[in-house]
Amino acid sequence: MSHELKTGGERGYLRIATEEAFATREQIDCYLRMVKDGTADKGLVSLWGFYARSPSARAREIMERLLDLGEQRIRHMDETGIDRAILALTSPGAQALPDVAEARGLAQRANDYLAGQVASHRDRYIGMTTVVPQDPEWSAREILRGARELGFKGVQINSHTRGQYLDHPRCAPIFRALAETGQPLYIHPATPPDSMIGPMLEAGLDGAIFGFGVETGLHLLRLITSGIFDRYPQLQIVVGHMGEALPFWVYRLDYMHQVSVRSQRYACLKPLKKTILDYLRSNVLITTSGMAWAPAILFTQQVVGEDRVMYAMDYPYQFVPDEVRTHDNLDIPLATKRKLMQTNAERWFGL
Ligand code: 1DF
Ligand code: MN
Repeated sequence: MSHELKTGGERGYLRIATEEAFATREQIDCYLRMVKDGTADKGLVSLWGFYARSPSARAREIMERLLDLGEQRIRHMDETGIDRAILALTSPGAQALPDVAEARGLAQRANDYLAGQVASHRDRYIGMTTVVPQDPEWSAREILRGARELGFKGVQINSHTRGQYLDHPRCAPIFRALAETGQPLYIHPATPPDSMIGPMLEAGLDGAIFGFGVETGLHLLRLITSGIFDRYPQLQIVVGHMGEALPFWVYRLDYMHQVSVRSQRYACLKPLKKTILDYLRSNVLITTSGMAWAPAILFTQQVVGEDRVMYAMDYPYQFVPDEVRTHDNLDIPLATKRKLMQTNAERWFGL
């Protein structure tokens, strides 16, 4: 694989990367302080204790790239043929912070900073709002500010918030704000909460290798089985990493969900209006972040439909030029490839 990677659509489509991360210095300093003073959960210690302190080449390179929304990032996009990047504050954003006032300040300043960078790179950057699910009312207002004043096109939440999931009734204001703005919610991975991470951490599998996907797949599944899409039928939830494995599981999920509901095994599992597969095909959008692998991409397009799968690079965590070529070289019609690389993102993020 060696074709040149250029921006500008010479292959018949632009490339829009949909899960691209940045950090603020304030965010990293806050994580370091929490790791030191013992207020960080185990996942934060594992993830940011590594990236923010390790002298390894990977950690240093990633820190430098996360903190840059200027020349280097644009150069890397140019070099790998990425026309536009949909940017979000890296995981876990402000969600790790026990001090809610501090979390609101960190999130608001990150949103303002991102808005400034998007304004100076209008043709290349698209922003997503970061929120503080610890404070759902404030988050709802920030979603409106992001959409109406800052020009952002979606909202990213980094899975659980100190062990709490978005199916909790207190999160309703967040979903009402999403409905009011018509924006998609990207549920991005985080390390699992302390109640889940133990055996993963013990084996070195708590991060992006496996723990992220288990945690985030669970989060989406909880939302589905709690009836979120019956309450908000227009809601679109985006997940990366080829749907965090739910497309592969879905036949079994539906079978076991139906027998559990019918036998009234759990009070919390209630009948839904549709099957889980139907929700994947009407309310879930999937990106290819970290999964530049033809069998998985083709399978997922077959399960959820080619209108619901979108390209993502996951810069800077997985900055591999050959993975762009893998997408370019997929054995699918050009019209389908245009959807994957460009027009699905334009449609669902309202670009
Ligand atoms: C990693 C991967 C870290 C992803 C991320 O955010 C992240 C990693 C802290 O490799 O440690 O977003 N990812 O989405 O695959
Ligand atoms: Mn990511």
